[in-house]
Amino acid sequence: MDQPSIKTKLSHLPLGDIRYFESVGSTNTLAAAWAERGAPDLSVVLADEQTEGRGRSGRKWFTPPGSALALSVLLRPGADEDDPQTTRLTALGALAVAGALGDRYGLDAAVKWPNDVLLDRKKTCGVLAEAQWLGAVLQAVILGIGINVASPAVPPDELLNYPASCVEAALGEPVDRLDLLAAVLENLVGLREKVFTVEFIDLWEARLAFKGEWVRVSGQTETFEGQVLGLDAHGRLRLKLRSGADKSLTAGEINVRPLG
Ligand code: BT5
Repeated sequence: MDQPSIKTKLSHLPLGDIRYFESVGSTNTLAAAWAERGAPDLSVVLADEQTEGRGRSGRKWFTPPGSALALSVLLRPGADEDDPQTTRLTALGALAVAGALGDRYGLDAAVKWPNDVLLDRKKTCGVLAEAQWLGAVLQAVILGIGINVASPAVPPDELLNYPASCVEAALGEPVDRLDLLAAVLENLVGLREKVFTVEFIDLWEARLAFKGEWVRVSGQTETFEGQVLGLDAHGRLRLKLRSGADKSLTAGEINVRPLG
């Protein structure tokens, strides 16, 4: 990958500026600094390797060179796009990846609420949306997307809190990272128009992993089991608890995994 070929490949899309680096700490960190300096909506930071890639709550995200996509898309939310918890924007990233894997490669990707894309029930992509505030005004959301394309991108088991895989393992053939990148950004640009519509929630629910299954939910303060019912109108995960009561989860620091 290099900057000229990336720009050519993405030239049909209404993106802001695009910056490519061979190695960075974290594309989200660079994109956040760039946002503070005024980078326009839909600017993209892309790196071949991350040495300090991060997940939620300070967890690490592994991005070795030559085998993954690590990108951050800078979103300048419009007046009607007030999503302080960035739940829908996290889903935008995950759905853009799931849609690209479906359209371009015919893969059946599922979205593990709130921020992962699964292939064959294994984590193949993680999304980290980070909001930038000035006082009470949301300035930008940095939508970080990490995709395991080839097998070297998949961390060893001892570094994982959930089984992981890569696109090439699911597809059974090599994948051109630039093709995948273009497909993800095409999907993202198209879906972005719908983020705050009912249709978006429907598209998200159609991709939701573990529907009807029992899952264990670990939050910061409690762990419980529930059966996945779907999403509510705000994109919260609806569960039926063992007691028979319904519960809706707001994203934040929550991990969901199937039982058994
Ligand atoms: C995530 O967090 O899954 C969000 C990952 C976001 C990464 C992108 S890459 C571009 C941008 N720049 C950044 O610095 N970050 C974003 P979470 O749900 O908290 O999952 C983190 C956990 O996933 C780790 O604790 C590991 O167990 C596991 N993990 C780390 N690297 C992985 C990989 N390459 N594939 C699958 N699982 C991984």
